[in-house]
Amino acid sequence: MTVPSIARARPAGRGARMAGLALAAVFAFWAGDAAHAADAASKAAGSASAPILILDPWVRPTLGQVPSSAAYMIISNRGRAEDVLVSLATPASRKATLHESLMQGGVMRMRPVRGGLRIPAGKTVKLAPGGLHVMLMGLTRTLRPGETIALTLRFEKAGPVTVRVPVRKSARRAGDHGHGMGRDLDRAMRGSH
Ligand SMILES: [Cu+2]
Repeated sequence: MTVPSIARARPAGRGARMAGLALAAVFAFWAGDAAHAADAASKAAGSASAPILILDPWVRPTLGQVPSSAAYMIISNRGRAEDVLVSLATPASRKATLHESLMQGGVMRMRPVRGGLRIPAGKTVKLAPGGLHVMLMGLTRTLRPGETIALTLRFEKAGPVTVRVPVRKSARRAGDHGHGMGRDLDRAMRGSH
């Protein structure tokens, strides 16, 4: 009577371990510091067949008690059709929205971009300080230089694209900028195979 129950217990135990591993992977991914999960996702996102490519992403470190931050990047559409960035999400903040900064009466203000951000076919759109940026509101953790967060950009056609975004105080200097971009492009062109 006990033998069959032990026999049955084995696969169940294995199944439970597998479920545990799967759960851990999901949790690690949403926790945002799982370099592998985000890395795997960004590799898939940057594969040779993917029309949307995210280059040089970075996010500002938390400033004192300020509960918000901004992220920047270059979005490249190598496809033959226009795509639209419709929404953003990150485990690092409760809200992630697209903003644009503009001068109004000599004062720098920012406002949400409505209706999504169009990325025309074959074009590149730059999110940079003083212009378009991803506004992270309600930070769920402190962002320290050297860390990374996962950011998911959802496109109308390409769907969700998840990238690993390093926390840094400023963009790469113009000198290494082209360099880094070339390296990223190289990697993307080589694809995952
Ligand atoms: Cu903003």
